[in-house]
Amino acid sequence: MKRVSLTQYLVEEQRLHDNIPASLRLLIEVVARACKTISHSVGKGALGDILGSAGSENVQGEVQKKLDVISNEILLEANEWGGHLAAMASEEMESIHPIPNRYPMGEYMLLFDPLDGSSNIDVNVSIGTIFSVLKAPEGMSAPTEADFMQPGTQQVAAGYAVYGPQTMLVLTTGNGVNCFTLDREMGSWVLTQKGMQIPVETKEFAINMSNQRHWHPPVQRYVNEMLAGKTGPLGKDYNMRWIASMVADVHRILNRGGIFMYPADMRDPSQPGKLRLMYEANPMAMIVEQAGGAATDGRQRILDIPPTKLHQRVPVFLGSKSEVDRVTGYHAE
Ligand code: AHM
Ligand code: MG
Repeated sequence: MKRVSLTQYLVEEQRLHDNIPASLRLLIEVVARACKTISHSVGKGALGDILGSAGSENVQGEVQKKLDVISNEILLEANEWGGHLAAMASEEMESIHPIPNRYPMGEYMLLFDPLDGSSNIDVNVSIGTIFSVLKAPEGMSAPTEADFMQPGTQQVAAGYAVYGPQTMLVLTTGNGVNCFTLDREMGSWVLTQKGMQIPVETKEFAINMSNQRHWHPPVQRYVNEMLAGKTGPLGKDYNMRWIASMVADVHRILNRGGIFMYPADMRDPSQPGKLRLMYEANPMAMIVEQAGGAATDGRQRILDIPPTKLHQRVPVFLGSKSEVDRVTGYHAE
């Protein structure tokens, strides 16, 4: 079988569709290289002094793991010097990170969750990196947080790496979704799945059931209907999976369908859900839509939400279209 590398894919995609200019290609390759480095650290585990807590908290008040901090550093360092970026933003940093003056300023802005699924690091369960690419507004001189406040529809690329039994990179530049597997011996990304498509129908759902007592009525109704199985209103038996790494849950859904939910609940109205719009929900929503699925916050398309702040949280319902449409419909009733 002829192997297509990430670089070859990006070059040919540009030739065919004119949607990956050289600076965007550099950006994607640099992010992919950083993910390779993170994957290497992840693989070392206890042998690499990467497990456990870093002894600090991030802006969301979550305890940072060593690997959260290490992955953030890897992505920042890798992306600073190339001249392709104007600024970066991360789950692990309170404010945006403009490119230092000693480097040229580029036309893109990169957002990332450097290490998603932090609770799984120390127990050797799949984790990942999620990223989103926006264009800097025309004429921007000194980037501010306001420049990042663009809806997800404005993303020019989005992707994630999943560090599991295999390390994979799933990427969209707005023309379908492709998956690359890391060849660990060669150190290269090889195209292994083209044009990924999420099955429209599903019998599998993912939600943290331990929060059930806090959910709002539409989510209660929907999950109860699924649990009722074949003799219930939905007329089929469902299966449940919850990995507690969004990357791993989304990766399963991309491959065999399903619905992923992290709803808002009745606990704290100032925290609508757990997941962050700009570097978790938006990139995953773009990937899922590009693969024929749907992604909403229960009421509207995630990609249409006008962001108001960098670390904004949103409810997330994404995956197989028919199921996302159903639970979104329940919210409207
Ligand atoms: P993180 O970015 O701090 O790792 O948090 C996000 C993760 C998601 O990957 C996952 O879907 C969710 O949190 C799991 O939450 P819970 O611990 O409630 O199961
Ligand atoms: Mg995360």
